[in-house]
Amino acid sequence: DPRTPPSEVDVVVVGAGFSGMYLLHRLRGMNLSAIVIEAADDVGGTWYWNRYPGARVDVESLAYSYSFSEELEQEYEWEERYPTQPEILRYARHVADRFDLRRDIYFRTRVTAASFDEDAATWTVRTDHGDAVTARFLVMATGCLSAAKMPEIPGVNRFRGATYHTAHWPHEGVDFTGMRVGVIGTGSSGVQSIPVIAEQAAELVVFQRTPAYSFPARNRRLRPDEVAQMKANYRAFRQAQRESAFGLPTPIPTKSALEVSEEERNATYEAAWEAGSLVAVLTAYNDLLTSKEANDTAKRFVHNKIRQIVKDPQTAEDLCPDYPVGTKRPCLDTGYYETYNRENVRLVNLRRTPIEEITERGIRTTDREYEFDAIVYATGFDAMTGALTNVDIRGRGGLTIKEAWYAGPRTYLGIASAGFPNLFMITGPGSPSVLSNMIVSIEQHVDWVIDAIAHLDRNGLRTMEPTVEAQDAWVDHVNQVAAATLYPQANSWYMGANVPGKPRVFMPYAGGVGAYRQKCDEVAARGYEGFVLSP
Ligand code: NA7
Repeated sequence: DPRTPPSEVDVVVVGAGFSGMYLLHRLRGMNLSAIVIEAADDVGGTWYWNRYPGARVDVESLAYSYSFSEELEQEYEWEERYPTQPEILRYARHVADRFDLRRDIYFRTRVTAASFDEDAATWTVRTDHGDAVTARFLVMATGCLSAAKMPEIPGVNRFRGATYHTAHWPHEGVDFTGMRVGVIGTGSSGVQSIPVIAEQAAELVVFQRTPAYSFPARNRRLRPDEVAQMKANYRAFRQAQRESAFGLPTPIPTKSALEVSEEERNATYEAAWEAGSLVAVLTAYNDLLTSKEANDTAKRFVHNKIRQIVKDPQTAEDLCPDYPVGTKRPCLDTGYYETYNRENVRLVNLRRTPIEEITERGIRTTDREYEFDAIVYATGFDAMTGALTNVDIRGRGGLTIKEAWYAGPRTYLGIASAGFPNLFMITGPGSPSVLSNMIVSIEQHVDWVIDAIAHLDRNGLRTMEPTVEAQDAWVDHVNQVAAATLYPQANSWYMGANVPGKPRVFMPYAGGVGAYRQKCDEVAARGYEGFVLSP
């Protein structure tokens, strides 16, 4: 049975993923009483839940790892360049053990509500076991891609075969051998799982609404020499990560894609394609995310790659995205496009033949019914806001966060929201978050929040919350930065476009990790400019 949390602590953290674990570690260092409440039965967050076949991180392990402990950094041994979900979960568990985190984590407990008591200046956090915990601070470390989404397709519950969502995969795994399988969705989860499922299944039909841009991962085992070199230079590398655009130290492009010859450009893109990286193509030139004409050159390059790999011409055309490269989250794959050359795999383009309903036997599109033994929903998440609005969070005057954000999320720096004192979000909407190496962004947010709490305590202050003016200005700035890019041109989950009825607002901050960090540091250095601090 889940343990009962204490009724009063200084800080409640929600979520025991990479954010919550690091928060707990830092809070202990401050001598504050802190607990973490976690719905799962173990640490890991994203890497606890997303156990679908082929699940991997698409940032390199040596970069997608904590930097706060040099011992951890030096002693931990990663096996692969792009580790599998089990390898990352192993790392999370290792961190939990090494820093003895589990004793303050309340597993198998879901936070359902949190309300701010204006007189006492405390949060009361309620759980699905009926417990209530009062705390001075509430930190939502609930992740950006954690509220899994089933599609609004009629009949989803009618199917008699097995139904899976990639983000709620059975721990014992699934053996698709001999089965007829349908996969809906071609984001990262689809792109990673489809090649693996195709190897097992008798027959696989992929239902694609929007094609992804996917680059080959070129995954491999890490070589001892490259690991040793990284470990010898880790401090400089970490510093470069923090100052970079995406939390990944990449060379800063100085040229426009339009100022070089087609020959030179294609050679550059070819090298980027070979590099096996999420950002290599996008950072080949300095205007790929701002100029449609420049982006078209990269788009043509990837389309040609797809046409070269995929033998059936119609399938190849269906796999070619029409939106600018990088404006939806690109994918890294191992044999994705090649999978469509298999005899047992076919692609259904839902732009031509949309799904009408799920039936007892399978999936019915406008032109026919497909029969399956299993349907896999790789349909993604209510991204960035879902995990926050799913909790009944009530700030001043009982206003819920859902109400406050009815026209789209409103935050200051993606860390806090007006009307919700002493509530912090880790990698919230309005911060670089999903446009970055998450671990770099997580550490930056946690460090900032820890400093803010320490500042309050040092100065005998009880609460902090952003002013509406500072928040409005930040939301405007986030929008302006996005408007100067091509990002809003795609119907992406960055825009809330995958959730019917969700306001179309570009949610992450596109100004880059380095510039954003500088802004956050300035705010702190100016005595938390834009926040009201009250005794
Ligand atoms: P994503 O990237 O949101 O992908 C979800 C996919 O499911 C995407 O192709 C969607 O098409 C498709 N989808 C969603 N709803 C439907 C319906 N109703 N009908 C047909 N197709 C649908 O989620 P992932 O889990 O793959 O990846 C999430 C992130 O994890 C990823 O970006 C990385 O950051 C790691 P759409 O594009 O909405 O047309």
